Amino acid sequence: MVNVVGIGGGIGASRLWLTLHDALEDDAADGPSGLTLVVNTGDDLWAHGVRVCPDLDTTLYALSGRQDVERGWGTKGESWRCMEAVRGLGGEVWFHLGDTDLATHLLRTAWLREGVGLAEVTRRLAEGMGLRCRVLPATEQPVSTQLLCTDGERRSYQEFLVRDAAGPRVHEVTYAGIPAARPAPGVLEALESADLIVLGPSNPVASLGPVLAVPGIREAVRDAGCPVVAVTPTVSRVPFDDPGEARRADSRQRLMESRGVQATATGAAEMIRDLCDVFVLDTADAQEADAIRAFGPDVLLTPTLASAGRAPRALADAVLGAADTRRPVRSGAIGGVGR
Ligand code: FO1
Repeated sequence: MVNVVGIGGGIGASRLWLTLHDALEDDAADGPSGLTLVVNTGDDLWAHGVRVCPDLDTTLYALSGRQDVERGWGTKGESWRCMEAVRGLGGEVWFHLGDTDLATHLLRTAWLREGVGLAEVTRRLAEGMGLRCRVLPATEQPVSTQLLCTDGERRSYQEFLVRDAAGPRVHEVTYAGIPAARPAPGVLEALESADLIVLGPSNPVASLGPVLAVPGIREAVRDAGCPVVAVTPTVSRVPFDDPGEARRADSRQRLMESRGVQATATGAAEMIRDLCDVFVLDTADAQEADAIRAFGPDVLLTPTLASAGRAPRALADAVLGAADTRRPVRSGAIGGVGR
């Protein structure tokens, strides 16, 4: 069994995890797949009285076949009667919890209130959904991505992305709670015993950033004895006909620019230059390959765009093929993601 650890956020990463999971299952017969996912918690929030962990939810739903693949978040065939009722009672509804999705948040909230840690809560949810891989929160302590916008307002990530449609320009991004955060149980052990670490196609600031900022995680990835492969979070010149995708692209652009980095594959590679041995670049962005190689990693070119909620199989094969890359001694240089 090959131990693969994936690090990432929600929608974009989940599409790769699904295809990687299939590829690993093909080799794993009836046993566990060998895939462990370390998931961003910086987007987590209290909404309508319950604790919501959007990237954990998206990961669990994708890998259990429950995900609404068009929308990317929430469950398929969802109904919204509870939110309609909340609105009818005068409640403010800009963050929508579907009727089925609510079950996840109700259970999570109840277990957390009983004192169960988020890693165990997530394990129980994964077991209830029949998952055959491990899903770990990056940390059990609350971490919250906070944006100071150029209009002077502070916004949480969901307020920025969902309520304000990624419109405001962003001056600074911080991760509240990071000093007290510790890697969740199982995270460091998974990184230490990994044969391959994959940095998923996720927003480098909003999704990879809060994971790598948890004290000890960036160092564990940098010092891992196995190759680290990153998949580009962006493909240039893709027209977005889906408003959700367009909003996530706007968010990526605003957040990367707030770090003084271009919102391109090259910018994303720059932010993880201290970690990455192989960077998987979309064939449409081949002209960026030399600039990325200049940061140190080998560059692999392959189509990366998902369809019907799944990354192409050729991408999973390219990522798994990178397990054979020889890892150079790390320089210890600090990239921009973990600030
Ligand atoms: N995204 C939206 O655009 N609108 C919503 O109302 C919304 C609700 C929501 C509820 C649960 C959940 O797990 C995710 C939800 N998302 C919603 C998606 C979420 O904002 C993003 O997927 C991530 O936070 C970005 O990684």
